[in-house]
Amino acid sequence: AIDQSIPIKAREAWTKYAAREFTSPDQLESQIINHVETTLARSMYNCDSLAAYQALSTSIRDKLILHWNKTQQMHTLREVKRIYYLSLEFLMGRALDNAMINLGIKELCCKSTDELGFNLEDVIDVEPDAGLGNGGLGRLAACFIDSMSTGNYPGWGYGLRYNYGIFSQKIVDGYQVEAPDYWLKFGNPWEIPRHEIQIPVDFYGYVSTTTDPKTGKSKKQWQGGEQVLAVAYDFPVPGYNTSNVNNLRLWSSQPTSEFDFQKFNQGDYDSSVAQQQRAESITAVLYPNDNFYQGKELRLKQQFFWVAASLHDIVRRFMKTKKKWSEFPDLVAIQLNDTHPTLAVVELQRILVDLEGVEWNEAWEIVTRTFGYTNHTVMQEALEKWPLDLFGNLLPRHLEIIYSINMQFLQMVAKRFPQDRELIRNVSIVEESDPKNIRMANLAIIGSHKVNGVAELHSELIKTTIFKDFVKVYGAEKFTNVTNGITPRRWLKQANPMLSDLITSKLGSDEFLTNTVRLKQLEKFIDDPEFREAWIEVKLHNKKRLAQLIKKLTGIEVNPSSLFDVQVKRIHEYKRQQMNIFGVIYRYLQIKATPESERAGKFFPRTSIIGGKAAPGYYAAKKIIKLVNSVAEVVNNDPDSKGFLQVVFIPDYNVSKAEIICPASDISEHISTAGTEASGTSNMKFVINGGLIIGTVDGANVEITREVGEDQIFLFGNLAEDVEELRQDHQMGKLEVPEPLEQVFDEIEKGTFGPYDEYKSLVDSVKYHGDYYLVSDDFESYLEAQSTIDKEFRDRENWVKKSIICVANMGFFSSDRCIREYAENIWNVEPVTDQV
Ligand code: IMP
Ligand code: B1N
Repeated sequence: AIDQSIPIKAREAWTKYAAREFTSPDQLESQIINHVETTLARSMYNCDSLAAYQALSTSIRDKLILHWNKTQQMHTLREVKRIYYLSLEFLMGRALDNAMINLGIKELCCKSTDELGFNLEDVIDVEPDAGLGNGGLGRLAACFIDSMSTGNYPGWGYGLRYNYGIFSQKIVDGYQVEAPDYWLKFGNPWEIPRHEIQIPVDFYGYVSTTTDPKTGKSKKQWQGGEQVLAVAYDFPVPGYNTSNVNNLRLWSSQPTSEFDFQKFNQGDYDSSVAQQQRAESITAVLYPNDNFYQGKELRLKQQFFWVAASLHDIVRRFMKTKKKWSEFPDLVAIQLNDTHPTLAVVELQRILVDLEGVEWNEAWEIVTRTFGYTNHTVMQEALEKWPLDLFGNLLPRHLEIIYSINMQFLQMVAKRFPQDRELIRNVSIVEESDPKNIRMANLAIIGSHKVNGVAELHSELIKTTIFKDFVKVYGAEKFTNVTNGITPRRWLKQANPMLSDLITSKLGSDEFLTNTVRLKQLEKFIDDPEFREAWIEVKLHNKKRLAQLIKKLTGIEVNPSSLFDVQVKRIHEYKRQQMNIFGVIYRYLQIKATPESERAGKFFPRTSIIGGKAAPGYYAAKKIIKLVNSVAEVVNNDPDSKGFLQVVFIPDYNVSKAEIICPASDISEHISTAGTEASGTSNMKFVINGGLIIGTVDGANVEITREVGEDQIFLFGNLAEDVEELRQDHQMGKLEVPEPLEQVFDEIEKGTFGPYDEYKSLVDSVKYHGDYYLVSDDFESYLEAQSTIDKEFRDRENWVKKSIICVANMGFFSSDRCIREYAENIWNVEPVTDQV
C-alpha cells in the first residue's frame, strides 16, 4: 500500500503552520466571520440566525476536529483496544449546546455571539434535532457515546445516516398526521463527509465452490448480484471536561455507477436511473417502529449494508496493525445494540473463513470473543425473525454460514442433552415453522460471549422466560445485567441549568456532573429553608418555561402552579397511555359530580400532559392519541372543571422538547404492565430533575425505588410474577371491569368525547378481548396512587424534601456507570488518556 504520510522534510512546515483552535472570544468571532464570508458566502448584510448557527457550529466543529485527530492518532499509535457500538439508531437531538457544554466554552460563545449581534439561545433554537432513532433504544446509544468520550474510552459508534429521521408529528382534528423529517435541509455543520471512504457492499447473487489445486480443499465464494457503495460521514463526539473526542461513523448509500449508460443511450431513461434510486433508498428513511418488528426486505438490506460497511472498516483498521487474527479480540470489542446488527456475527465469520482463509473453528473462536449482545425487550412482537427465503435470496452465503453455525451448535447441545428434543427445537437458529424463520436473537446469543439485559428485573426475566433454554445450555454466567443510565451533562446541566447551578453552589463544585454519586451530599441541606425555597423556585421557573412551550405549540394556557402530571414516551398499549387518559376522564367526572363549593377542598389543580408518537401503522396507538385530544377539547372547555383540570397533548415529542419537559414535572408516569418495559430511561431523566414518579413495579422503576427510598415513589399495580395468571384468567372469561372504569367507559360510550365508534376498539380491548395489558386489574390501585399524590402535593415542604432526596440518590443512573460496567465485565477495555 502507498504510505499516505507526508515526507519527513516537509513536516516542518506542517508543524509550523498546524491549524490552531480558538481559545478566546476574539478568535472565535474572527472564525465565525470567516465562515460566514467564505464557507457560507454571505456577509454581515445577510446574516440571519440560521447563518449564525451554521458559522458558530462550523467553528466549533473545527475545534472538535483538531481534538478528534489527536485522539485518533493517539489511539492508533498506542494500538489500544477499541469498542465499536453498533446501533441502527442514534437519537442525538441537537449538537450545538451539548458541544459548548462539553468543551467548557459556553460562556465564551455567548460573549462572541452577543458581540456579533446574536442571542445565543435563539441560535441554539435554530438547529433541527438529529432524530435518527425511535425512542429509548436510540437515545441510550446517544448517552453511551457521550459517556464513552467523557470516560476516555476509545469507542466508536457505527450507524446509518438516514436522510429522513423519525417523522414529525402534526395533530390535525385530534389525529396524528405524519410529515417527513428532512433534517438535512440546510446541510449539517456537524458532519464530516468522507467521500473518499467508499465501501462496496454486495447483495443477492450466488455462491460458487472452487477447489484449491494445491490442498484439494473446496472453498466457498459469494458472487454478489447487486452492488452499492457505503460512504462514511463522521460526527465528532466530544467528552465533558476532556480533550478526548470519539467518532460516530454513519453510512450513506450511493450507487456504484451513476446509471446504466447503455440503457440511457437507447433512450430508456426510466430504467437507467432505477438502479441508482434502489441504491439510494437503502439509507433514505428510518423505520418508525418502536418495540415492533416488521419483516421488510428493505430493512434487512439496511441491516446488512450497515453491518458490512462497519465490519469492513473495523477489519481494515485492525489489519493496519499487522497483528495475527487470533489477536483480533484483544483489539476489538463489538457490542450489538439489540439484534438489529446480528448479521455482523455472520459477516465476520465470512470475512475470516472465505476471504482471509482462517480455519472455521479458529474463526468462530475469534467471533464469539469479539461480540457482546444487549437485549432490550421481551415483547414477542419485537423479536426479529427473518423468513428464510427472503434471507437466502438476499444473502445466500450468509444463510449457508448460519446453517453451519447452527449445525455445530446443535450437535454440541444434542451431545450434552441427548433426550431433549424440545430444548434443541427451542435453541435452534432456524424456527421450523411454515414458512421457516431465522431467529436473530438465538444467533446473537450463540455468536456472543456475553448477553445482557438493561435493568435487573428485565435481566432476570430474560433468563427465566425468552432465553431460559440458553441458560440450560450455557449456564447462567453468560447472562448478565447492566442497568441503563443517562448522561447528566445533557439531562441535568443542559436541560436544567438552574438546578445544575444551584447544586454546584451548594456542593462547591460541578464534580457531580462526572461523578454523580456526589449528589448524595445534597441531603445535608435538606433542612435549610433557604435552599428549599431556591429548589421550589427552580421548579417553578422550569414549569413556566414548559407552559410557554405549550402555549406556542397548542395555544393552551396552563397554570404553572398546578400539579404538572406528565407522560411523554412512544405511544404503546404496553406503556398504557390509555390507562392514564381513563384516569383523567375519571377525575373529570369526579370534579363534575362535586358541588362547586366543595371542589377546591377536594381537588388540587392539575395539568395532565401527554405526548408521544404512534408508529404510523399502529391502529390502537393512534386511537389513544385521538382520545387524549378529544378529552382535552372537552375538559379544557368545560366551566365545571376550569381551574381544577387541564389536559394537553404535546405534538411532535422529541429530544429537544424532552429537555424542556423533563425538568418541569411534579409527577411523571411510568405505568407499563409489569414485566413489559425492559428498563425505561425517561423515568431517570425526570427524577434526576427533581420530579417524583408514579409507576408500576417494572423495569428500572424497581432500582429507582431502591435508590431513592419507597417514600419517594408512588408505586401501584400487579407484579410481573402475577401477570401470566391474570392473563389466563381473562382468557377464561374471568375479568371484572371495576366500577370507576365502568363509569369511564359509560361516559365514552355516551359520546361525551365524540362518536363512540372512534373509541370502541379501546374499550373493547379491555372488556371483550382479554385485556392483555391488565388495565382492569390495575385501574383502582392506579387511582389510589393518584389520590395519594393529590394529598401529598398539598404539603409543599414535605414534597420538596422528597424531591431533594430523589435527586441526591440518583447517582447510580449515570450512563458513565453503565459504560464502566460494560468496559469491565463485557469489553475488557480501559480508559486511555494522554499521559502514558
Ligand atoms: P483509521 O483508523 O484508519 O480510520 O484512521 C482514523 C484516524 O486515526 C485517522 O484520521 C488519523 O487521525 C489516525 N491515524 C490513522 N493511521 C495513523 C497512523 O499511522 N499514525 C497516526 N495516526 C493515524
Ligand atoms: O430500549 C430502551 C429501554 O429503556 C426500553 O424499556 C425498551 O422498550 C427500549 C425494535 C426497539 N426495546 N426494544 C426497542 C426499538 C426499535 C425497534 O425497531 C425494538 N426499544 C426498546 C433502552 O434499553
